[in-house]
Amino acid sequence: MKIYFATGNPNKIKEANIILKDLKNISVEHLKCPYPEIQGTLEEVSEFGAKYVYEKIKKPIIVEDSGFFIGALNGFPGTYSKYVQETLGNEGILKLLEDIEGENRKAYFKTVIGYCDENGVKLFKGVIEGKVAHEIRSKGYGFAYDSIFIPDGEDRTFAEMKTEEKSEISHRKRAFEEFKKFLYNKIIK
Ligand code: ITT
Ligand code: NA
Repeated sequence: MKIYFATGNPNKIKEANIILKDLKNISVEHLKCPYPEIQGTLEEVSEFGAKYVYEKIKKPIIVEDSGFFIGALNGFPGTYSKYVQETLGNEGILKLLEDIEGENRKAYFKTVIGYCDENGVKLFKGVIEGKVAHEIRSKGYGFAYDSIFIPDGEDRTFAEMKTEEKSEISHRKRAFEEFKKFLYNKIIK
Protein backbone atom coordinates (compact mmCIF):
# COMPACT_ATOMS: atom_id res chain seq x y z
CA MET A 1 0.00 0.00 0.00
CA LYS A 2 1.25 3.45 -0.93
CA ILE A 3 0.45 6.55 1.11
CA TYR A 4 1.25 10.00 -0.19
CA PHE A 5 2.50 12.67 2.24
CA ALA A 6 1.67 16.16 1.00
CA THR A 7 4.06 18.69 2.52
CA GLY A 8 6.32 21.50 1.40
CA ASN A 9 8.68 20.94 4.34
CA PRO A 10 11.58 18.54 3.58
CA ASN A 11 12.43 18.26 7.33
CA LYS A 12 9.09 16.53 7.86
CA ILE A 13 9.83 14.01 5.13
CA LYS A 14 13.21 13.26 6.67
CA GLU A 15 11.68 12.73 10.12
CA ALA A 16 8.71 10.72 8.81
CA ASN A 17 11.08 8.39 6.96
CA ILE A 18 13.02 7.74 10.19
CA ILE A 19 9.84 7.23 12.22
CA LEU A 20 8.15 4.97 9.67
CA LYS A 21 11.15 2.93 8.58
CA ASP A 22 9.85 -0.23 10.30
CA LEU A 23 6.47 -0.13 8.52
CA LYS A 24 5.92 -3.30 6.56
CA ASN A 25 3.84 -3.39 3.37
CA ILE A 26 3.40 0.37 3.41
CA SER A 27 5.49 2.98 1.69
CA VAL A 28 5.17 6.69 2.24
CA GLU A 29 5.88 8.82 -0.79
CA HIS A 30 6.50 12.54 -0.83
CA LEU A 31 3.84 14.46 -2.74
CA LYS A 32 4.13 18.09 -3.74
CA CYS A 33 0.51 19.19 -3.68
CA PRO A 34 0.02 22.58 -2.04
CA TYR A 35 -3.27 22.98 -0.19
CA PRO A 36 -4.92 26.07 1.30
CA GLU A 37 -4.05 26.52 5.00
CA ILE A 38 -7.31 27.75 6.43
CA GLN A 39 -7.33 29.90 9.57
CA GLY A 40 -8.12 27.61 12.48
CA THR A 41 -6.86 24.96 14.89
CA LEU A 42 -4.25 22.38 13.87
CA GLU A 43 -7.14 19.87 13.70
CA GLU A 44 -9.17 22.07 11.35
CA VAL A 45 -6.19 22.78 9.12
CA SER A 46 -5.27 19.08 8.84
CA GLU A 47 -8.83 17.94 8.21
CA PHE A 48 -9.39 20.52 5.51
CA GLY A 49 -5.99 19.87 3.89
CA ALA A 50 -6.42 16.09 3.91
CA LYS A 51 -9.82 16.28 2.21
CA TYR A 52 -8.56 18.83 -0.29
CA VAL A 53 -5.51 16.76 -1.33
CA TYR A 54 -7.55 13.53 -1.44
CA GLU A 55 -10.07 15.16 -3.79
CA LYS A 56 -7.16 16.11 -6.07
CA ILE A 57 -5.44 12.74 -6.30
CA LYS A 58 -8.00 10.16 -5.07
CA LYS A 59 -5.32 8.06 -3.39
CA PRO A 60 -4.61 7.55 0.35
CA ILE A 61 -2.88 10.70 1.57
CA ILE A 62 -1.65 12.38 4.74
CA VAL A 63 -0.99 15.98 5.58
CA GLU A 64 0.39 17.20 8.87
CA ASP A 65 0.02 20.47 10.73
CA SER A 66 2.25 21.31 13.68
CA GLY A 67 2.76 24.21 16.04
CA PHE A 68 4.85 25.44 18.97
CA PHE A 69 2.82 26.64 21.97
CA ILE A 70 4.36 28.74 24.77
CA GLY A 71 2.49 28.83 28.09
CA ALA A 72 3.56 32.31 29.20
CA LEU A 73 2.41 33.69 25.83
CA ASN A 74 -1.03 32.03 26.04
CA GLY A 75 -0.09 29.47 23.40
CA PHE A 76 1.57 31.88 20.97
CA PRO A 77 2.92 31.27 18.30
CA GLY A 78 0.70 28.14 18.02
CA THR A 79 -1.09 28.13 14.69
CA TYR A 80 1.03 31.11 13.60
CA SER A 81 4.28 29.16 14.08
CA LYS A 82 5.44 29.32 10.49
CA TYR A 83 4.85 33.05 10.11
CA VAL A 84 6.38 33.87 13.50
CA GLN A 85 9.48 31.76 12.80
CA GLU A 86 9.98 33.67 9.55
CA THR A 87 9.46 37.10 11.12
CA LEU A 88 10.28 37.25 14.87
CA GLY A 89 12.46 34.14 14.74
CA ASN A 90 13.93 32.41 17.77
CA GLU A 91 15.75 35.59 18.87
CA GLY A 92 12.44 37.44 18.96
CA ILE A 93 10.79 34.68 20.99
CA LEU A 94 13.65 34.67 23.53
CA LYS A 95 13.31 38.43 23.85
CA LEU A 96 9.59 38.11 24.64
CA LEU A 97 10.49 35.64 27.41
CA GLU A 98 13.42 37.64 28.81
CA ASP A 99 12.00 38.10 32.31
CA ILE A 100 10.27 34.75 32.52
CA GLU A 101 11.78 32.05 34.69
CA GLY A 102 11.41 28.40 35.66
CA GLU A 103 8.00 26.73 35.34
CA ASN A 104 6.72 29.73 33.43
CA ARG A 105 8.93 28.84 30.46
CA LYS A 106 6.85 25.72 29.76
CA ALA A 107 6.05 25.04 26.10
CA TYR A 108 4.95 22.19 23.90
CA PHE A 109 4.97 21.06 20.31
CA LYS A 110 1.86 19.51 18.83
CA THR A 111 1.36 17.65 15.56
CA VAL A 112 -1.94 16.66 13.97
CA ILE A 113 -1.81 14.22 11.07
CA GLY A 114 -4.79 14.16 8.74
CA TYR A 115 -5.25 10.93 6.80
CA CYS A 116 -7.85 10.66 4.03
CA ASP A 117 -8.95 7.82 1.80
CA GLU A 118 -12.25 6.72 0.27
CA ASN A 119 -13.65 6.28 3.80
CA GLY A 120 -13.05 9.89 4.81
CA VAL A 121 -10.67 11.69 7.19
CA LYS A 122 -9.04 10.50 10.40
CA LEU A 123 -6.84 12.62 12.70
CA PHE A 124 -3.87 11.47 14.80
CA LYS A 125 -2.24 13.69 17.42
CA GLY A 126 1.07 13.90 19.23
CA VAL A 127 2.36 16.32 21.86
CA ILE A 128 5.73 16.77 23.57
CA GLU A 129 6.08 18.98 26.61
CA GLY A 130 9.17 20.86 27.69
CA LYS A 131 10.48 24.37 28.16
CA VAL A 132 12.01 27.25 26.25
CA ALA A 133 15.79 27.48 26.61
CA HIS A 134 17.43 30.74 27.73
CA GLU A 135 19.53 30.93 24.60
CA ILE A 136 19.67 29.45 21.14
CA ARG A 137 21.49 26.11 21.35
CA SER A 138 22.15 23.99 18.29
CA LYS A 139 24.56 21.41 16.96
CA GLY A 140 23.09 21.94 13.54
CA TYR A 141 20.30 19.35 13.83
CA GLY A 142 16.60 19.99 13.54
CA PHE A 143 14.87 23.10 12.26
CA ALA A 144 12.82 26.14 13.25
CA TYR A 145 12.03 26.13 17.02
CA ASP A 146 14.18 23.07 17.74
CA SER A 147 17.12 25.20 18.89
CA ILE A 148 15.11 26.82 21.71
CA PHE A 149 13.08 23.80 22.91
CA ILE A 150 14.25 21.46 25.70
CA PRO A 151 11.95 18.43 26.09
CA ASP A 152 11.09 17.34 29.66
CA GLY A 153 13.68 14.95 31.08
CA GLU A 154 16.46 16.30 28.84
CA ASP A 155 19.17 18.95 29.16
CA ARG A 156 19.67 19.35 25.45
CA THR A 157 17.52 21.20 22.94
CA PHE A 158 16.04 19.26 20.02
CA ALA A 159 18.65 20.94 17.80
CA GLU A 160 21.42 19.39 19.92
CA MET A 161 20.03 15.91 19.31
CA LYS A 162 20.54 13.88 16.19
CA THR A 163 17.38 13.66 14.13
CA GLU A 164 17.13 9.96 15.09
CA GLU A 165 17.12 10.93 18.79
CA LYS A 166 14.56 13.71 18.38
CA SER A 167 12.45 11.26 16.41
CA GLU A 168 12.36 8.78 19.32
CA ILE A 169 10.34 11.20 21.46
CA SER A 170 8.97 14.03 19.32
CA HIS A 171 5.40 15.25 18.81
CA ARG A 172 5.75 13.97 15.22
CA LYS A 173 6.83 10.53 16.44
CA ARG A 174 3.87 10.33 18.82
CA ALA A 175 1.36 11.33 16.14
CA PHE A 176 2.84 8.88 13.64
CA GLU A 177 2.73 6.09 16.27
CA GLU A 178 -1.03 6.63 16.56
CA PHE A 179 -1.29 6.59 12.79
CA LYS A 180 0.73 3.34 12.61
CA LYS A 181 -1.64 1.61 15.06
CA PHE A 182 -4.55 2.57 12.83
CA LEU A 183 -2.73 1.29 9.73
CA TYR A 184 -1.90 -2.06 11.33
CA ASN A 185 -5.54 -2.60 12.33
CA LYS A 186 -6.61 -1.66 8.84
CA ILE A 187 -4.25 -4.19 7.28
CA ILE A 188 -5.11 -7.01 9.67
CA LYS A 189 -8.84 -6.51 9.12
P1 ITT B 1 3.70 21.96 5.48
O1 ITT B 1 3.98 22.18 4.03
O2 ITT B 1 3.69 20.51 5.84
O3 ITT B 1 2.49 22.69 5.99
P2 ITT B 1 5.07 23.79 7.28
O4 ITT B 1 6.53 24.11 7.45
O5 ITT B 1 4.13 24.87 6.90
O6 ITT B 1 4.98 22.57 6.26
P3 ITT B 1 3.50 23.38 9.71
O7 ITT B 1 2.51 24.35 9.23
O8 ITT B 1 3.01 22.04 10.14
O9 ITT B 1 4.63 23.10 8.61
O10 ITT B 1 4.35 23.93 10.91
C1 ITT B 1 4.38 25.30 11.22
C2 ITT B 1 5.74 25.70 11.66
O11 ITT B 1 6.01 25.13 12.94
C3 ITT B 1 6.88 25.23 10.76
O12 ITT B 1 7.03 26.05 9.64
C4 ITT B 1 8.05 25.35 11.75
O13 ITT B 1 8.44 26.70 11.87
C5 ITT B 1 7.40 24.91 13.06
N1 ITT B 1 7.64 23.47 13.31
C6 ITT B 1 6.84 22.43 12.93
N2 ITT B 1 7.37 21.26 13.33
C7 ITT B 1 8.51 21.55 13.99
C8 ITT B 1 9.51 20.77 14.63
O14 ITT B 1 9.45 19.45 14.69
N3 ITT B 1 10.55 21.42 15.18
C9 ITT B 1 10.64 22.76 15.15
N4 ITT B 1 9.75 23.56 14.56
C10 ITT B 1 8.69 22.98 13.98
NA1 NA C 1 1.06 23.10 7.56
